[in-house]
Amino acid sequence: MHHIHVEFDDGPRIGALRDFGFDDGFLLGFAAEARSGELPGRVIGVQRGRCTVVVEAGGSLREVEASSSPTAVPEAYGGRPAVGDWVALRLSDERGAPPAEEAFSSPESELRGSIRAILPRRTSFSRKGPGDVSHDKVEEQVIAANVDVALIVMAAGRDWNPRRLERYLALARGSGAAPVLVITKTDLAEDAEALISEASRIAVGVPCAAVCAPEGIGLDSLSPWLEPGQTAVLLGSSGAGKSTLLNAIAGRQLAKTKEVRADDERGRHTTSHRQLFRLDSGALVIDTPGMREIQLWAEQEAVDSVFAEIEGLASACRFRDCAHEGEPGCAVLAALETGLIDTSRYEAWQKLKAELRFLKRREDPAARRAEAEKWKAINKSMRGYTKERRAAVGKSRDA
Ligand SMILES: Nc1nc2c(ncn2[C@@H]2O[C@H](COP(=O)(O)OP(=O)(O)OP(=O)(O)O)[C@@H](O)[C@H]2O)c(=O)[nH]1
Ligand SMILES: [Mg+2]
Ligand SMILES: [Zn+2]
Repeated sequence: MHHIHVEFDDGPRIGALRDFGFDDGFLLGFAAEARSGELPGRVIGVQRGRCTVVVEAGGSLREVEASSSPTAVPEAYGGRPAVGDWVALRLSDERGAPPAEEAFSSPESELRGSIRAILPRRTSFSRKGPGDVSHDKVEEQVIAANVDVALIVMAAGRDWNPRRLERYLALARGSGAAPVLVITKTDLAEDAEALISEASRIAVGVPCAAVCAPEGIGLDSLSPWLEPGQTAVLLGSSGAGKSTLLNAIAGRQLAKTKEVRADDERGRHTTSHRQLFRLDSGALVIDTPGMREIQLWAEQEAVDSVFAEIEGLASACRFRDCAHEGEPGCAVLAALETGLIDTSRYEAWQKLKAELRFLKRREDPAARRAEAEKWKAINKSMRGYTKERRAAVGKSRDA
């Protein structure tokens, strides 16, 4: 009996995984993290600590229920696998033994898995975990990993909240994913145009789509961010219409949605866990349960970038370390007085920065640095890898 293992000489068995977004960068991450006998796979669901992982086995894609060994996830990764993670997986049969080769090709055979390593994350969308504030250490909670696009979903009507939008934008900016604002339920807006222009003042430079998903209105405007192999995550409060949007884009009922607009059912989530769906178009979309509180987990630059019009003025302040709270020669306060910048924006900026300072005092900087180093190394070897491959292609062409 021989076990399956990835052979880089003959080309690894990952062809079909490309449908889930696997690429050369993750392949290198896999080569660095995995041991013999392990397979690459993507976490498509997380529920109560159990993961559903999609792997290529026997030439086709299989979904495997997997547990995660405690040593597999470094603390810098939030302690547990997240939806969207690429992992190194060890498969076993019902008895916990390594499966025979036949088991891979038989769709009936029950395969289980154990996650042995998380591959370096290209992006990760995180918030501060809902831990106790009195605790010394704050915790990162990773909502989704390896996402290309963060679809920030906010409904017209009661859900509309510029301050919450700024918060989401700061998180998105820190994640590495490109933010896109999706205004849903445009049928509830008294003046949809006014909402869009308000959004454009808050989310400067961020693409904005306005949709009424049940009517199929505006869905086409999202297609640039739903290319095959791209991963998008739906973020927003409960009831904002994320799952409704997902179903509308998919053209079929993939996710459960709230049956009626039940305003008296506040706080009840319809979507119960995070899940990655592959649409027929080839796009990958992660649906998440609405978040009641979304606490910051970001760098100073991420927050500043959301308030670019204020941050731009700050360089004109007399003191380089101006806190913009009453110092002489403060360009920000001067602009506030003349009405050049918005008071509510200024206050939101100060508030988020204060929140960030609180966070930074408790965060473990070493963990963050270690994560950044990993990708630096991958990008470096990527350059070599691509060069080598180009050379190889060139050679075979010459021959
Ligand atoms: N009027 C109107 N209602 C909508 C629209 N889109 C969604 N809804 C309704 O809004 C309610 C909530 O929609 P969901 O898609 O379940 O919301 P969600 O964001 O997935 O909520 P959670 O899963 O709890 O996070 C449902 O009753 C939908 O029918 C819309 O464009 N207009
Ligand atoms: Mg939902
Ligand atoms: Zn100032």
